[in-house]
Amino acid sequence: KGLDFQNEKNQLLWKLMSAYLDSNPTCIQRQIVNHIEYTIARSRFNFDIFGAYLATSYSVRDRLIELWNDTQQHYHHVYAKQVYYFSVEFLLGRFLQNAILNLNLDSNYRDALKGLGYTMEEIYEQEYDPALGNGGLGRLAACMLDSLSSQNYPCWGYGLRYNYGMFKQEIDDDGKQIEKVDYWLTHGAPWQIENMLIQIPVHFYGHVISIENKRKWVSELTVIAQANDIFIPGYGTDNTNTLRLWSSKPSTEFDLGRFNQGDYYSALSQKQLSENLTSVLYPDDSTDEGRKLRLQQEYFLSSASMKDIIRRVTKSYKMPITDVPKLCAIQLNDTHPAIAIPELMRILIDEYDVKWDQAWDITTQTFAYTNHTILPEALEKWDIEYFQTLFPRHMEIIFEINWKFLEFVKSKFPNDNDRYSRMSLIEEGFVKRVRMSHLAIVGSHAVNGVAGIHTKILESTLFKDFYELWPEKFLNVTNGVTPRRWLNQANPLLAEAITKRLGTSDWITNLNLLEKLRNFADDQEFQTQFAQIKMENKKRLREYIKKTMNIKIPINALYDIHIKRIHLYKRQLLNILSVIYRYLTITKMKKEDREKIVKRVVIFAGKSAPAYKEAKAVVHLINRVSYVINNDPTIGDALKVVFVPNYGVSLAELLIPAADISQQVSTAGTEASGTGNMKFVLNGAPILGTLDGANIEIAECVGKENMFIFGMNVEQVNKARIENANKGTSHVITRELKSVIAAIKGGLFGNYLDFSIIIDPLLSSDFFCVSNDFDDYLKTQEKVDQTFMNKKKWNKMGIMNIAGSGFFSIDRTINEYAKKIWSVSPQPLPPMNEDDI
Ligand code: IMP
Ligand code: B1N
Repeated sequence: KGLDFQNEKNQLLWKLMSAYLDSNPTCIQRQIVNHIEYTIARSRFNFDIFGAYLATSYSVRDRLIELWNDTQQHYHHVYAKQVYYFSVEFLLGRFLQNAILNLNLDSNYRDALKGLGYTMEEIYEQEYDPALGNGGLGRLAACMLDSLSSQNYPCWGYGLRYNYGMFKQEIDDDGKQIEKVDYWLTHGAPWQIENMLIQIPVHFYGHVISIENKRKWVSELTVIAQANDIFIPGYGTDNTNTLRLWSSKPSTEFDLGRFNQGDYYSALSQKQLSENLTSVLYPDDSTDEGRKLRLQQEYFLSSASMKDIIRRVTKSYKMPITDVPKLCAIQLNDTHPAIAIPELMRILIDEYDVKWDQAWDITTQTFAYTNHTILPEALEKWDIEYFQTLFPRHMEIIFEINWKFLEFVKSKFPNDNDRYSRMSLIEEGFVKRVRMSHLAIVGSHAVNGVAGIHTKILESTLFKDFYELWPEKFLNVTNGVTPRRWLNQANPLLAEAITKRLGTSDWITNLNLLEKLRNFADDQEFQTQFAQIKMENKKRLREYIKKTMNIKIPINALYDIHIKRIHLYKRQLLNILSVIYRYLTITKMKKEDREKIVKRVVIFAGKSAPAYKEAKAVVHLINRVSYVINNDPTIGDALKVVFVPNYGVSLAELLIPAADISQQVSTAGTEASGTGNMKFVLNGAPILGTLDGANIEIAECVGKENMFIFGMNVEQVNKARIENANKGTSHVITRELKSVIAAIKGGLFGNYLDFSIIIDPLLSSDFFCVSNDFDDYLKTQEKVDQTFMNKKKWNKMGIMNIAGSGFFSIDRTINEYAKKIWSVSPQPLPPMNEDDI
């Protein structure tokens, strides 16, 4: 596409390529076998299944490269404005199946592989799921890339290629979490292309000098950022964008002073350190551990990406640097890459001689910032002293930004010293610190939260001062998920049934079409089909649990699934306490009554940050409870508890389609949005949850009557917290909760001291209000059981959830960003003109 076909050489090239990339199964087989022999150097007569997977991946990658080249040429040709999504995490999940489905080559590859003796499913299973993210924030970035490509938006994702992804979680015999390192690259990385043309020097340390009235940073350490490109196909389109992940490499440059004054070995060890810069992903979700290497990673990402973008604008597009805002929209995925703001200022002023005011205009027009959390422990702040040592010139620039900013605040709000110190980019105190969120707000033209309630909290509390100054800067863009992976790929049976009912598969790119399913919510045949599909998905999960954990769970039970990072605010504790209550109740029942109740399988999965003691105690408690209940012969199938280890994207794809309900029970006002909640709704599982995050909008879309909502709202939580802190919780703790705590204290699940760190606070200040919400939670659980017995009503609820999920498509999210923040439009590859050939 886009080639000049008058040219004979181009005609020849086109013929060769189209012969090579023909998608009939025989051609695909030839490509696969070629890769087996010539790319991975195995024998075509004797190759194993992993070899078949690698070769299959390479053959798909060939197609992506072809499409990618066309796409990039087209973007350059039309001088497209591009979106740049800066994120320290991209949690892609497995790649192969997604790519094949997006390219609409499923049946071609299925036939080709069948001929070679393999099924698609076993080939897909060979792929290792790289975990280059913690959770929601990283997975959101991956969903966004899928949507940007699928909707033909020109874009680049910029991130880090960690050698060690998120740790692998194992559970020891006692039920405790153990972390194992995840050196994922040993499993092969057929999707990445190390682009040797793109190697960018990134500098650290040193000092600033003045020459001819200009400031110049003389750095002391240089590290090379090596581009590793992953091509992101869109669904049903040829447009293919790039995720560029930087890995660090030692530079051969002679760094001045400091480290290597003639000492070869210390110079070498400094070089080795720089190689380690992108070694490990920090496994702390929603907490800022303030580790020193983290700030270096953040700068490494920001600087390399900024320089790559400026190279593209000035060298590839050959446009003046002042055109950056016309050609680039940079989105900061939380504050982690916010240091890109002073980095762009430094490049403009120090390297391109742009005057401060113009540089500042360019910068603020280019950047936008998304906040993902209001948890104080997650708001990044860096000690000035450390910042200054690493980035002396950036520190100067930040002071200058701050000075001008505070002058502006003073002009708007005279005589308000408290306000100035609240808003300053620098937190005063025993140690002075840079407030990264303030830097991100001041340096951006748009600031958004990720769900309605979250944005309201930003405007009314966390960023209130900034909202009063610049109300027009703030907006909400509610998160979404990609229906390609989270329905079409993860739940093929349901996807097929929906396509049949609607008479079209257009819902995959236009999720609002699911609304039409409301017409079939009472349809007996569709209900039966929905129930059968759920049953099949539950069988798939049951087999996995039997095979990997040797736990037998009943099939005709209610599958109640609670999967996400383990965090006190997410309240897995509330769930497990109610499970204990259910257990205690069942043990007291007569045998014949026991047989009448709704069987329940409660499934948990999620990782705790390695240093987060409370979360680790929660994992421990869940596992202890699971051992006791699952091994109590009097309980039988009435209740089973399963903690599935090593939660990640692939496991989510297995678990979500099998859920009857999902738990989204965070304390109101704590979960910014949540995106797992949306995936369950899309797959027809009602939410048991609080009025928090995107649950609120889900209730508006699917109807409260199709959810199980309980607990306090934000105002009530704010009041209860103060009361709990002042008076303790004895006045709210019910008889039921007392009995549960007594059982734990009595040692039913092992040594109480293992759990006191999470149980004792319930009896005092109970910050996350578990005791306040416990009673309503139990009552709502009972309503869940009652409703489940009415199959018609239950199936209808499930279908109504699917029908109401259209709003939560990431495509809607992306279109809002594109319109309201980025001002970019789709640039589909022009159709091929067959006459030209
Ligand atoms: P970049 O935008 O310079 O980073 O280039 C990304 C990709 O776009 C390159 O690998 C090329 O495939 C393509 N590309 C770069 N420059 C041009 C151009 O001037 N015309 C057409 N395609 C280009
Ligand atoms: O971002 C998701 C939201 O759906 C979740 O509600 C929110 O908790 C999550 C520091 C974070 N917020 N903050 C983080 C991750 C890693 C890290 O090092 C903070 N993750 C979220 C998508 O909007």
